[in-house]
Amino acid sequence: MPEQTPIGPVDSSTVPRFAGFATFARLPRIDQVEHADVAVVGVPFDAGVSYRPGARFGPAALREASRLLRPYHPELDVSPFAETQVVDAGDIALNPFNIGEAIETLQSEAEALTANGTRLVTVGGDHTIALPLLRAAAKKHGPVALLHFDAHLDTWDTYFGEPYTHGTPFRRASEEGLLDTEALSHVGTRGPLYGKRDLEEDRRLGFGIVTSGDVMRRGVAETVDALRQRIGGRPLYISVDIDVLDPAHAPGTGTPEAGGMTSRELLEILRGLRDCNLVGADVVELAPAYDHAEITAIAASHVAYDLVSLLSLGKGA
Ligand SMILES: [Mn+2]
Repeated sequence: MPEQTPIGPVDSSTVPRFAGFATFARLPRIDQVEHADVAVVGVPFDAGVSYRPGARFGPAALREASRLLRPYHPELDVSPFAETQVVDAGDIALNPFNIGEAIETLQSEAEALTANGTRLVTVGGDHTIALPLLRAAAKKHGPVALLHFDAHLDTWDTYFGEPYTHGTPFRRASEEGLLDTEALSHVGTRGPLYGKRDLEEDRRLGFGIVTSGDVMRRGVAETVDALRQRIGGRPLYISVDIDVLDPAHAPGTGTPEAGGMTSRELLEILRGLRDCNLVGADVVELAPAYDHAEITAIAASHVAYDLVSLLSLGKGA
């Protein structure tokens, strides 16, 4: 790939942050560069939700909140937009009335976007979209390690008899052989389940669970150590359902559960994964109609920034 100086965000000393085009972090669009190392892409799709709809407006809300992101990440000591070419790839248009077709379209669009080595941070959209994104990742890298931040397991079998929903993507991914069953973790899980069998079936798929309470009791450092041991050098996909955060930190989401992680805990855990071989990531379930003062959108934009930064650090890995 050609070595060029990356085109960075719009200079906020000449164009104020609240002006100009609302690309992620005010970065260039994908059609303005020759090659992108990392692309942030929106998937405004929420036909797979089981409770509150509205995550189709997540990408626009996250972009709006991302205007305030600055180019240097002090905790990771990286300037992601200077060291790698990061772009906004816009939104992928999916059929809102046909989940099967939407999944097929997203898989082929993700494969096209990543064909030349570009790695994606995908902004949802509901959690249904993780399945086609994992299909695209596994096609490229083989079965991937998965770190799944979520209040919920999302390994249920069906809803109303339907196999493709926002509560089932990781069951399907497991059945399809997209996941490295030695390295699957849910983090931040909590709240009532349908029954004990949910946990037994989840364990049978190979998942380990670090509950929201575990993170609180063990602390970030011990949590990170355990996760890193499980992941090792495997290609890693990180899927962040913003409902992993407590409703105090993320009210703007479709299926909120009390007792969640803080945004500080989530960001600190992500930063602890700096040496991992991250190949792709998503942030899903931001539903801005239930948000207040952009609390959730700001948290989600920072999560996306940290994921972009991790990918930037892993350039050439
Ligand atoms: Mn989820």
